[in-house]
Amino acid sequence: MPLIEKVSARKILDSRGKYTIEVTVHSKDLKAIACSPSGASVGKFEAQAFPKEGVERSVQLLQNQLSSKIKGKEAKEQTEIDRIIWDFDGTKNLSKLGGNAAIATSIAVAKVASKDRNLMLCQYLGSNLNLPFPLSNIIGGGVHTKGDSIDFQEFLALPLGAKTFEEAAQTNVMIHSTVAEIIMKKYPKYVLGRNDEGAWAAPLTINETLETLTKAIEKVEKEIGVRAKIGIDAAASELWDSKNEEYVYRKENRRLSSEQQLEYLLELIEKYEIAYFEDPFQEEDFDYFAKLTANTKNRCMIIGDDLIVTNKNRLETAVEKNAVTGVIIKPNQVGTLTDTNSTAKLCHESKVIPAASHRSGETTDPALAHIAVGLKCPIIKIGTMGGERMAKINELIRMENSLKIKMSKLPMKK
Ligand code: 2PG
Ligand code: MG
Repeated sequence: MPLIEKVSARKILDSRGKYTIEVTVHSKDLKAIACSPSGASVGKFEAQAFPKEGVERSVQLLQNQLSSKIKGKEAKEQTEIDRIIWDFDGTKNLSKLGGNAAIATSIAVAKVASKDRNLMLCQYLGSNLNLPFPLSNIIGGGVHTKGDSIDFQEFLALPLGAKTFEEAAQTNVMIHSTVAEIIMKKYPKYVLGRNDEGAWAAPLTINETLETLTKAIEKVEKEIGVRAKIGIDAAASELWDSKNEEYVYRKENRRLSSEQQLEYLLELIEKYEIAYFEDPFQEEDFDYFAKLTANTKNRCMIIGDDLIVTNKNRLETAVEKNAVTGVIIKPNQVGTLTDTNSTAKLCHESKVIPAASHRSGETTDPALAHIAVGLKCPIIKIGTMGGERMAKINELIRMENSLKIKMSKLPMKK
């Protein structure tokens, strides 16, 4: 196994045009690069993406200080290297080094180790592999969309009837383009735009959005015979007014108490047969998550993103309280591959669904596709449009072709 000789880094641009970090881990004969994405709706309990001085500080710390501590380690010593990263940082949320620098280093180390063994990263990370279902953002609002955007952040499609990954990806692309046709037919004067994740940005209400998506899903099912269901990411922490303890629907001019929010979401889930609901309540409200989970058993997955932030301790609390049926796995929320892995492991032990996820500001690094497969996530949340999203989708198509692996099983009715 190769010994690491140095770690270098530079600042690069993400898909939103914001600076992020690219890290290269060098051994004698090999090197590997990893890049970190960045979020816009960032959870309060996530690792801090960059030190307060900015991305340049991460680059300096990595090259001038952390590199020499990792030098001489074998690339397969992932747990030890990740421990060194945490010890070097010394804070609880990686605010000294920056969570983005930490995760990019951690992933680049794993890439070197997998290259040395001539394995794809997914094969290095796990065995008995399956492919995840792509859950794709079709119509978007919230902080990912400029202007008078829809109050919920994401309206997604989950093609759970697809037999192959390629068919699933094709279904999502068709739903995306069918949505545009439906909107343009109904409102010929609109100019449609795409938001940070390539989802359509349109001046619709929540109900209009859900009607449009339902129609598109039905039309595509008629055309190619693949069943898809609707998912929503409310990103409810962005709606939460903590002073008045209400969810504020700015566009729709409504304010809901937590109890009213629960009733409203149950109505939506029923009416539109929603199969996946992420962050329905604000990031500290395990109890209301649990109420929704208890009321939607087997009908709709209730998923924690900002609630859990890929953090094992927060997942333990969620499991104790039966707060969720699934959890978002975003490696840069938690800072290292070892941490990401142990959260995914706890998901499997607790029968909680791990859903690997992109960030709204992405790079063309395909590593997330490998992490989703290697860590056995039956879902990958990834947009349908834009090179930074296609980098992951096409990598999964390559894995399907070259490794001849099958789709995961989803614990849901089709
Ligand atoms: C989310 C993500 C990705 P962001 O809330 O799930 O869609 O958004 O990366 O902005 O946190
Ligand atoms: Mg989310």
